Amino acid sequence: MAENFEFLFKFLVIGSAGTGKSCLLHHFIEKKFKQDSSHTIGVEFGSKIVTIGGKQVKLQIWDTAGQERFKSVTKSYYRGAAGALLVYDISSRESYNAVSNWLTDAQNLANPNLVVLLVGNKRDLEEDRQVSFLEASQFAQENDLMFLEASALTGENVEEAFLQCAKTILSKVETGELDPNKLGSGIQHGETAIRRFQRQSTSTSVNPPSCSGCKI
Ligand SMILES: Nc1nc2c(ncn2[C@@H]2O[C@H](COP(=O)(O)OP(=O)(O)OP(=O)(O)O)[C@@H](O)[C@H]2O)c(=O)[nH]1
Ligand SMILES: [Mg+2]
Repeated sequence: MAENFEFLFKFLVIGSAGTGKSCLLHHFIEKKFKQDSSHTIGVEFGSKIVTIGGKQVKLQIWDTAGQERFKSVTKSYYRGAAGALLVYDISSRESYNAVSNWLTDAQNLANPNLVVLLVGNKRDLEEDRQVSFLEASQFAQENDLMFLEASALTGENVEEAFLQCAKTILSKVETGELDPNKLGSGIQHGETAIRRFQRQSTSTSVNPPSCSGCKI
């Protein structure tokens, strides 16, 4: 059965190994903590349809391995993403120190309009905190990133992270700053938009949205 959604956005989850990327994705999709999460081998995948500003948007999410040995595989997924969650662990200074390298890779390999949201995960580990909220938020501001702290354990801010990133992408589509018809934008028209166009085109003669991404 055809799924009803207006747009599809491709998302990446990147960041050092063990920061909780797979747990964040699992909580977003299953609404519960992933027990006994083990290192991701290469790339895993999840998807979910969300409602943003009254529109149904399908998020197609690529959860990448943080381990160095998978870098060459995971880097091939960067191109063609519309949004990325860049994850560090608030209880690991090392994972935070690596954020600027992850960001540089994303900026070099993904499309220049990639919307990045920095996530300080494991917010529940307040007693072990090694990175202050202020420090990370200043870094985010300087680098034009959105930022929040979350916990895949408690679920705090997990949905917000994905939704905030998607909301920003959608508003850029609506203002024309992002063009879904551009190859590699990481944005595709969904069946709902195509059907609406087909209805309109029986009475008008406007150009259709590009159909390169209609089949998913
Ligand atoms: N306390 C706490 N532990 C977490 C949280 N999120 C993940 N963990 C734990 O952190 C460890 C790593 O989680 P993963 O989600 O597998 O990490 P990852 O970033 O996907 O790691 P790679 O796949 O190797 O890149 C696991 O032991 C999780 O149980 C969180 O929000 N709070
Ligand atoms: Mg993982």
